[in-house]
Amino acid sequence: RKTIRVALMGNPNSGKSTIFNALTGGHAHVGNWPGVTVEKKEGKLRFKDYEIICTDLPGTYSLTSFSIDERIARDFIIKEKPDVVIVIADATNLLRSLYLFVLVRELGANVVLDINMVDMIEGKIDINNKQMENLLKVPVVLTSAIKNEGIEDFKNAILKASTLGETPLRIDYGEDIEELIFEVENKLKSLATPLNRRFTALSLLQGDPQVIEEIKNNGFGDVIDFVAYKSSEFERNFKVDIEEKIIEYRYGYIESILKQSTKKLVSIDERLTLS
Ligand code: GDP
Ligand code: K
Repeated sequence: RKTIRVALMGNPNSGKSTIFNALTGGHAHVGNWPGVTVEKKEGKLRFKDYEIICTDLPGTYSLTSFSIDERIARDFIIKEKPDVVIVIADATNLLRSLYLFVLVRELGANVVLDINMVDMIEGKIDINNKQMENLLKVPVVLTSAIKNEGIEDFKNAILKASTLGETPLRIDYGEDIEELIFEVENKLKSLATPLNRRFTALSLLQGDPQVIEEIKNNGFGDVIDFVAYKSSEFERNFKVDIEEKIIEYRYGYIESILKQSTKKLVSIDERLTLS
């Protein structure tokens, strides 16, 4: 029997716990992440010839090291290297949910994108998940965890994703930022980091404290100075924070994906948009 190790990620309230229970039948081993009081849940299921071990990661919106939850999630992906990372997106808020997806794909993980809560958008938004799969190059499943719908598709998608081995997502950040990324990557050529070099460069441009610390500890303090200098130059020239600009490009990418793979059927009511 082969083992597939999967990690569950998602924004808070995306339905991650409900999915976890639907997958594992609620049999979980509950403990803490090392050194912190954040709960760690692990469960198993058997599917076809496989044993799938699920680790529930803390609910997060991003993957920086600014919060303990995000650090746990990111470190797990980088260090434990699960075979598949499941990103659970909330169908009623795809734009925001897919931000996390983008980060996980930039990290380079094998991903299954689960769009959950599809019962909430029935008759309002049509999601063409096959088209989305073609664009994102990862399996995309639609679930309504609360109704236990789509869970079988989900399990099949995990098997499929475990064999994919996709390269990290590369968003085009425009000439100026790309040039900076290139320069930073070059300066870090001789450094072995657990993150891929492009993600490391992006993290530095975003001022990620953990990555800065690591780079400094490895004797690359000059790169930190270089990034600081270039970032302020960028801000002087373009009147915008480089970090904001990076985020903007990510949302631009997500919007283009959504434009090509979803259709609004009627205008969504206020309550849904604001939730
Ligand atoms: P978590 O914070 O991501 O673990 O989210 P939970 O699993 O606790 O779910 C948050 C809320 O959404 C709960 O009230 C769930 O019952 C509900 N929920 C989860 N999945 C679905 C779904 O597919 N459809 C609907 N309508 N509600 C859901
Ligand atoms: K919860």
